[in-house]
Amino acid sequence: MDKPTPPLVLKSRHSPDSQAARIRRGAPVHNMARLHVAVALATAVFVSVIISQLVYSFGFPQLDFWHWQSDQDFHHGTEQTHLYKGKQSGELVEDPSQYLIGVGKADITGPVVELNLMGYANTSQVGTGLRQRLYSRAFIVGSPSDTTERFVYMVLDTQSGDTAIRNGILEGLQSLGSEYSVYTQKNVAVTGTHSHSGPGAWLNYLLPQITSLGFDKQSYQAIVDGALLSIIRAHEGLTIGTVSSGSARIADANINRSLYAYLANPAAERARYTDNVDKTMTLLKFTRLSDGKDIGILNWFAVHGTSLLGNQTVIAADNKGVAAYLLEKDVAANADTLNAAPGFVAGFSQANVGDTTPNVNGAYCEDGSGSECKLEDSTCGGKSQDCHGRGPFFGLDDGGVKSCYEIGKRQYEGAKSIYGSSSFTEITGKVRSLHSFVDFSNYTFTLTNGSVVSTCPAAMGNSFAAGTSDGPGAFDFVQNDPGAPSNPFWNVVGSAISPPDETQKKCQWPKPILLNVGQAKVPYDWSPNIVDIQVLRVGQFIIIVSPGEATTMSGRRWREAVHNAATKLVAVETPPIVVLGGPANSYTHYITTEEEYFIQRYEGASTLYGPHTLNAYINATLGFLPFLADAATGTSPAGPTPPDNREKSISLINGVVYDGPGIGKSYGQVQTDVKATYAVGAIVSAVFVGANPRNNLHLESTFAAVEKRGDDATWTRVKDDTDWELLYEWKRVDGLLGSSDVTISWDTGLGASKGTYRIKYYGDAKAAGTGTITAFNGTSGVFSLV
Ligand SMILES: *[C@@H]1O[C@H](CO)[C@@H](O)[C@H](O)[C@H]1NC(C)=O
Ligand SMILES: *[C@@H]1O[C@H](CO)[C@@H](O)[C@H](O)[C@H]1NC(C)=O
Ligand SMILES: *[C@@H]1O[C@H](CO)[C@@H](O)[C@H](O)[C@H]1NC(C)=O
Ligand SMILES: *[C@@H]1O[C@H](CO)[C@@H](O)[C@H](O)[C@H]1NC(C)=O
Ligand SMILES: *[C@@H]1O[C@H](CO)[C@@H](O)[C@H](O)[C@H]1NC(C)=O
Ligand SMILES: *[C@@H]1O[C@H](CO)[C@@H](O)[C@H](O)[C@H]1NC(C)=O
Ligand SMILES: CC(=O)N[C@H]1CO[C@H](CO)[C@@H](O)[C@@H]1O
Repeated sequence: MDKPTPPLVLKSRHSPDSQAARIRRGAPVHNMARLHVAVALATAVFVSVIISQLVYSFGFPQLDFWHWQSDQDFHHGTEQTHLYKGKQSGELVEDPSQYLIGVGKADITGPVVELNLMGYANTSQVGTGLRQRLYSRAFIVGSPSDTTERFVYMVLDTQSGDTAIRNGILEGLQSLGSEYSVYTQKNVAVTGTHSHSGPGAWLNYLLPQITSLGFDKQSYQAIVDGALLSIIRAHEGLTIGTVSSGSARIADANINRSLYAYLANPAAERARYTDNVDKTMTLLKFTRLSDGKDIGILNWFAVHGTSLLGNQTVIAADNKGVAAYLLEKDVAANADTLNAAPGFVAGFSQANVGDTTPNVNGAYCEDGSGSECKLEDSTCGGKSQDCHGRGPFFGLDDGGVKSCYEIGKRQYEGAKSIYGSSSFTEITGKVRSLHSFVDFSNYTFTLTNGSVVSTCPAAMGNSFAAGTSDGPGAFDFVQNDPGAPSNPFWNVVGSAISPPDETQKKCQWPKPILLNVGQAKVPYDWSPNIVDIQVLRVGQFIIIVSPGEATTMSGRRWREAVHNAATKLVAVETPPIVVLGGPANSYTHYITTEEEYFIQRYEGASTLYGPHTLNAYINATLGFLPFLADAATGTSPAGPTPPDNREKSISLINGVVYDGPGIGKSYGQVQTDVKATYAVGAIVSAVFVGANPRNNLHLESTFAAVEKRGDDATWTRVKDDTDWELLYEWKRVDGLLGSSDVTISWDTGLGASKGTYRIKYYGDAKAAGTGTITAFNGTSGVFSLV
């Protein structure tokens, strides 16, 4: 078996000396001499910027920030201009509403073919192409005067954060030298958007590796390198600015997919909320002081990344990827009117996603009956396989593509409405962060009613195998199954790994244990027992960084508990604003309330540490929260170190053996050309002689492009891999010859303008024998869009 091909990232389009190229070469610490000079210069510039800003801010006019939250109608948009027009007089105090802010974005698109997609746990769902590149977006917030008080919140277009990925990022930061030593375990939050359509095989623990056939270094490295590059870009752009918060209701982008479990929560508690999922998007806006322009936004909204269905195989970042793409594109095109800086970054972070779905038209039986799935267990005729959630454009049989774009668009419109509004709350106060590892295999603590309870080693219940209406399990299981599994495959796997003893069964009760993953250590840990507890604070804005997918009500309880405790941390004039972001840092599956746990649907069955899982997270969080106080000294305890399985992990994933163009053909040659003319709205496509895209991931670059002819007959690129409407598909034609076809299709129905165009394909072929990889490109015929 071939070893997986190492990431071929040398062909970066960046100049050899750029930071990007250095990271891409995996050699961040080399080339140090030049780097040192650059760092020294950057530091000097940086210090002078801070000093000049401090000087500039003396005698800052006293704005009444304190009432901005309670008075949402206060139009401070115009007031805000005073921030940098202020008269210079007064005493020398650091303004508590000024921060060091920076945003950065980089490509993390791993292997787009011949690798399992991460999310639906379907071994047959293997990548066949790329619809939209995946990104890491990094947001740094820090104290202008105290470099140790800073955090970086990252939003990755991945299914979750993960211990392997986070370790890779932390090691990368360390290797960048002292300037980056401020970014540590404590203040780096790695969250995933929970897309189910990215490449897999990058996770630390065995369970999620099973369907992807193990761990793939190329897939892992693409994410780590891009994540690191996004932090570098955010760090290099650090500037003084303000942070403000707004929110809006987005009515039509999510519904509850586990209503029966939700209804188990006390009626009085449910009555406090208008909806059975959170419909509020909370947003932070980052505005630089130098010219008053916004450098980015970061928001939280709960909706699963399952708009793209489990039976489609093209890589994309699901609905949050679309939302970020649409907002960044809109802002770039209208930067002046929107008062945005070049390089504006829009982060759409996941929230208490557990029981939400983007399939807002409800879940129906596809067994010919057309009826709604059974409320209690989401089955149709006793089976979960036929129950499918429906997105707004269900029925097109397009793998959910159009629905995905629509749910992305609704989040984009929500974020845009907040961004364009004038009711923002100014964020003011200290920057703080905490991170601790806590062993949840037996975390013993006191509930608020005085009972002492414990968590248990991780375990999956039977309903885990049933999946959800977003992606039904391929096996004979149903949700809300109190009995024994009837599928022999799962019986075998379940007992082979380490049968639960009576203590574990009792601890996890009433969960019927299917996979006793927390006690499975062979050949290495199957699931995490050690969880990440992390909380970040900028002024009165507090971010709970959750390693699991908290359900709607779990998120509400956790946020409320933190909110109540945080009133002691922040100034009374600025009530805390609390959000929950995740799944982050590790992947600990689901977090349900105790009442929902007793229902044992998919989310309850996937709540790893028993009925008290949520309360344990809350207890641990509250225990460490005082470390976020203004006057806090010291840091929360590091806790036990989770196992690092990166070097131990099994990989059954083959690398690229070789490519061949096929007899009598050459790479990039057009096999099926475009037509001469298309009407706007048509899908234009061309087929090329291709090669395996795993030979070169084209990070920060593209596989596909559309070029437009100008009046002077020169060609300008107008679409590339970042664009939703441009689709790259790869297909192996002959395994022995190594030949493959690449089809590039452009959906001109999404805002294309008339003109003369051509399609470009950029590929790289691996020679048989030598293994040498050579770049090539192909060009379609010219066509007119009329
Ligand atoms: C698993 O993936 C395959 C290949 O894409 C698809 O045909 C099948 O329908 C998927 N199964 C489920 C349960 O979604
Ligand atoms: C993909 O899954 C959806 C949802 O179950 C289904 O309606 C559609 O027919 C499937 N498409 C294919 C090609 O199997
Ligand atoms: C869990 O910890 C508690 C308190 O430390 C202890 O009493 C109990 O025996 C432990 N349980 C197990 C299963 O180890
Ligand atoms: C968490 O549990 C500990 C240990 O039992 C207890 O002392 C503490 O009061 C609990 N914290 C909260 C906020 O309930
Ligand atoms: C406290 O709450 C737990 C969980 O809901 C329950 O099992 C226990 O009986 C309660 N204890 C008391 C003393 O009410
Ligand atoms: C495309 O291929 C042609 C012919 O091999 C080569 O001259 C050209 O430099 C290539 N263009 C790019 C952008 O790689
Ligand atoms: C899957 C499911 O039952 N979803 C429900 C969630 O809540 C909405 C609104 O109450 C219902 O319409 C859905 O049917």
